[in-house]
Amino acid sequence: MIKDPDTIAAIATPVGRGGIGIVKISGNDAFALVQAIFRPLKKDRDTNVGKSRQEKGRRPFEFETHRLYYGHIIDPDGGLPLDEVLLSAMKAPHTYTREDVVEINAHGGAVALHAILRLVLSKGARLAEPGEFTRRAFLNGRIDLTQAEAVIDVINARTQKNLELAAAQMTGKLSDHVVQARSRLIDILTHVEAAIDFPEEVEDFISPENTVKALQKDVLAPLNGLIRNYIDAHVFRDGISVAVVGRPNVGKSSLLNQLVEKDRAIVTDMPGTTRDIIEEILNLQGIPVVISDTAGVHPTENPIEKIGIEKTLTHVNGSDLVLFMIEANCPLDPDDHLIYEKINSKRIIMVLNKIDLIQKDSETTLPDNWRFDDQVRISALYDRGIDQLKDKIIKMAGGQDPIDLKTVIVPNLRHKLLLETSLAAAEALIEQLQNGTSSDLLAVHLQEAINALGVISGDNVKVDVLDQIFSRFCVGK
Ligand SMILES: Nc1nc2c(ncn2[C@@H]2O[C@H](COP(=O)(O)OP(=O)(O)OP(=O)(O)O)[C@@H](O)[C@H]2O)c(=O)[nH]1
Ligand SMILES: [Mg+2]
Repeated sequence: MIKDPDTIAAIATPVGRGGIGIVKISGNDAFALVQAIFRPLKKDRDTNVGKSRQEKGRRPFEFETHRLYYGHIIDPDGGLPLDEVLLSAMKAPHTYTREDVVEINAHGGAVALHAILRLVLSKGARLAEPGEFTRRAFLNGRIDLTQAEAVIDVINARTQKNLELAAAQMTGKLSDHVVQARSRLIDILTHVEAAIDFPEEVEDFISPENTVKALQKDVLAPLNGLIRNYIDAHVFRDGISVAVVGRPNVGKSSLLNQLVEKDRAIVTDMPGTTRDIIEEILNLQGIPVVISDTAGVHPTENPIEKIGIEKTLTHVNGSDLVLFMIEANCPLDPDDHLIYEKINSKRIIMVLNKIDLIQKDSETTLPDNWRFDDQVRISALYDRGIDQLKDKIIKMAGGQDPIDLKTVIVPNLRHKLLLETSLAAAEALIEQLQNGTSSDLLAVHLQEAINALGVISGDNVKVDVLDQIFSRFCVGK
């Protein structure tokens, strides 16, 4: 891949007010362009290393690598100090991007940081794309692609378990396993290719039985193990989305508030209170659960409500799990049936709310022909049955078994699909070895298995895949 010659810059800290804000610069011109706008302490100017007194007068201030400098950012036009800063200058290759990097630790106000960034850009840097610093770290070989992906997972971590998974991946453990399996396949390919090129010399190039055994032990077993881990634990990485749906006034917003333990959504006794989708994130035993309260679904001519209901139904379609809420204290309404028809292809937990209002023997019964995955009786108002509901959500998410995420490597979906491609090729190879297929055909499947594993850590990965991965980053990382 061709290296980008541009020097890039961005604000690396969140926009807003903060004690410190950082402008980060990476590339060949990083030092030169900062020299034009930074005035260090006089002491540093005077002791500028290795320069004669006359040279110091003429030449720009030179940074020592991996040192912190105190000074001011000066607007060269007016000569006025813009901010008092601490600046770290780091020479390639011992940097995040393996390029020259300068980080300006300024005060964290949005205006000050933008003024410094504008100055840096005016001196020739280009504004960094989202994730471009990390993309350079990958392209320059400092980290592999799984580690780059782990960086964004660390930044986006929503629960402690989320973070543990990402941190484990950042150390490169996943790649270690993949590289081992891939090296084994390359060994076998070398033998197979020798047998193709020199059939006389390498008659019995490798015993098919031993190759099958090696493949099963060193390739199939570890790849299957990683895929298994994905199935068992990816929910701790990816989380699930849960939508609360039901007709107006059944208590959906009350449930959201109870789950997040605050008055997040407006609750009134007037049907049609919620018009928009309200999302919150819950941490259910380490699983990030995005829960959404929705507009009550019913036939209406009110144009605002109509939009809310359309949004609800589209949103429900994209959710992993639906909490279909009805009132336990009164018979089903035709609108409940209408909603059921619209959502019955989803995974459903039936939530029978308002159990505190049930009169003797008057509890709603659910129709025999309704299909759902589980049910729970609650009172959103009086906090009854909420823990049971949480347990059921965790169970449906597949996260009920305690998994020690510190020791388990959990691939993401991209990795899992590539592991499956490699596994299928390795299995086809075993079948061919057992049927005595010719070496040329064996080589095709071997190459396929090797390539798929390579793409996991970033070998021969296509630009559009990189674009997709790094677009999840924020600017400045
Ligand atoms: N007694 C009792 N009242 C409840 C319960 N849950 C909700 N309510 C009441 O039911 C009314 C409607 O509650 P909401 O949470 O606003 O209902 P909703 O489903 O969000 O309604 P829309 O936003 O209009 O679709 C309010 O007066 C709540 O206090 C419950 O468990 N028991
Ligand atoms: Mg509501």
